[in-house]
Amino acid sequence: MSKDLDQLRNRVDELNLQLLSLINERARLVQEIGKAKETQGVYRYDPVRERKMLDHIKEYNDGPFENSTIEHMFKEIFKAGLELQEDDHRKALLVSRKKKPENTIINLKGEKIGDGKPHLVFGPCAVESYEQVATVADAVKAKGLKLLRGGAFKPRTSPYDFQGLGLEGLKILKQIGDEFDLAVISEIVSPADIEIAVDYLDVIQIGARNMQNFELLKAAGAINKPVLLKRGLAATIEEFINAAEYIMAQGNGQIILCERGIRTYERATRNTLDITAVPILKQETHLPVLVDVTHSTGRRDLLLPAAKAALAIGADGVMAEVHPDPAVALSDNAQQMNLKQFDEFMKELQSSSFVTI
Ligand SMILES: [Mn+2]
Repeated sequence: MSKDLDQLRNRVDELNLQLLSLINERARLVQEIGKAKETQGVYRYDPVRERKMLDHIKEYNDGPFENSTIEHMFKEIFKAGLELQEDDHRKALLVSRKKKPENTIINLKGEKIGDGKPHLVFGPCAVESYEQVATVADAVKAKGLKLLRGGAFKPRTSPYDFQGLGLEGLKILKQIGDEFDLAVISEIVSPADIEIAVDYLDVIQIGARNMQNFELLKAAGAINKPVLLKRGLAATIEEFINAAEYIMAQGNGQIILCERGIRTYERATRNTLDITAVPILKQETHLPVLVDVTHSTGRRDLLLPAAKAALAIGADGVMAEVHPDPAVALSDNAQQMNLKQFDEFMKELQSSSFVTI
């Protein structure tokens, strides 16, 4: 009797291995189909085809499993196959590591973002006047830093809040960039302004609220100028990566990703800094990743610990807002650093053991 049982069990073991090899053979075929469909630009999931396959299988089912059980098991196999196709598709993106294993390095007036060293971007939330930006630029330059940010077009939550100086702001940034030999970064909100902005800026920023403004992404992809793309406030990492793909698909591969916090139920901070997004983005893409500590935290007391965490986890740099007199700033006055706080921030950051700037 026990010999019979052993024999039956051996047979089950054999069948398991046969099933395994059949399932994997099927998976390889599904991958081939996925690749063929990708070159044709067809969406991979085909519910009509799936229904036909299930009906066909059930037609030949003579038990002992019921049709519903068979359908359930095959659905799982189908799902796993579809997931394989999705994985392959994701790895095939132009921004993916699979497509390009080496880091993309973006040279901004000699600052090589993505070279493995930390790079710091500072500047006021909004460009308010030449004097205001020049004061910050002077402090940035005095620290041996090269990158200056400032908003000329400000997409604000309320239409009654300060909307920025527009083209006038870009002109101020250009002038200051030239005078102080700094690379200037500013947000553009309309596809029509992208071409004009190229003449004034070293980096075009696409803000969180425009991360899925596909016409803007396409316009930014059509120029030969680095783009800093911020993560949308409710965007998944996958959506963020696809937004970058929109830019690169148009031919512009000079993209810097920026994690700036996402909206969660937590109210202690303005947004929730998704710190693990940094290593995930670094693994999945070849693009440099910055962390905006100002907008992710919305709290001055958290700027330094957040910046340390960002650099410790592998960010290519940190972005923070500095204003000569935050109390009278026209936007984000609760979280911008004044010049003294900026000094302390830099001193502390440079003295932390894991950061060499
Ligand atoms: Mn701001």
